[in-house]
Amino acid sequence: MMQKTQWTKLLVLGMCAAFTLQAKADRFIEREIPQMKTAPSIDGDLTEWADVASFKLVAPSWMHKYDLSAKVWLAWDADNFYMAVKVYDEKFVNDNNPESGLYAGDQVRLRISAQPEAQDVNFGAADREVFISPTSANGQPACTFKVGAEGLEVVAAEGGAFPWAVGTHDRGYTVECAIPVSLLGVDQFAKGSENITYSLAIYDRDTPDANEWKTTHTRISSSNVKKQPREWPALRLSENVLILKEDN
Ligand SMILES: [Ca+2]
Ligand SMILES: [Ca+2]
Repeated sequence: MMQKTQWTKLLVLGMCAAFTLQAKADRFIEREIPQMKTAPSIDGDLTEWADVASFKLVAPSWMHKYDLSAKVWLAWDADNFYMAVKVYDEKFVNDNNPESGLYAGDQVRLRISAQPEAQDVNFGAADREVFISPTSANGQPACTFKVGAEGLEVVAAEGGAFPWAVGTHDRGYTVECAIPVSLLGVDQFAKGSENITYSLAIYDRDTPDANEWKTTHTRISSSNVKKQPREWPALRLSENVLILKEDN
């Protein structure tokens, strides 16, 4: 007859298995993103995104439509994950030297994983982080990239680890980037509905006062930025190829 401790062990194992299944099943699939037939030009001009599905990010109390809000496009193909963002921000402030990180200033921050099953409580080897800011210490746009717990890498505007660009429009700036599959740590995007998880946040500050950040900065995000990597929402990669209409 099985001893009581063995039954307890079995019960605990069973509960762990159930919890694992539960955790996997609970991954929220936030949206489906299109597969691009033609790769976008990474130049900060978002014209080619006009017919692609987008979504908006706004502050919980939308008192400042033009300071801060954003329109976002996400897409993929066999080679890259693509992101384009039109940010409404009245004043660009980010005095950071990119080598020290672009934190606490105007920025678009994308956290992404192509290895959801390996994600953990803390940001780790399965996760990537991209910061793109419209300005930095030398007045130029800047981009940094982080792989898991490794150090920050400054991505050069031309010839860097991946292409990125910042442009401007009447009421703010644009961001465009293409992140190669290989930089996400996989050979190819896995099929299925939970192959990419992400968290996108856009931060706004409008004065360079060092004491201003904590009390007055504004943030908009695709999901709760405090969620653990293993809780980030998933993107379903549509297998349909998006063919945009030719201009007549
Ligand atoms: Ca473009
Ligand atoms: Ca700003």
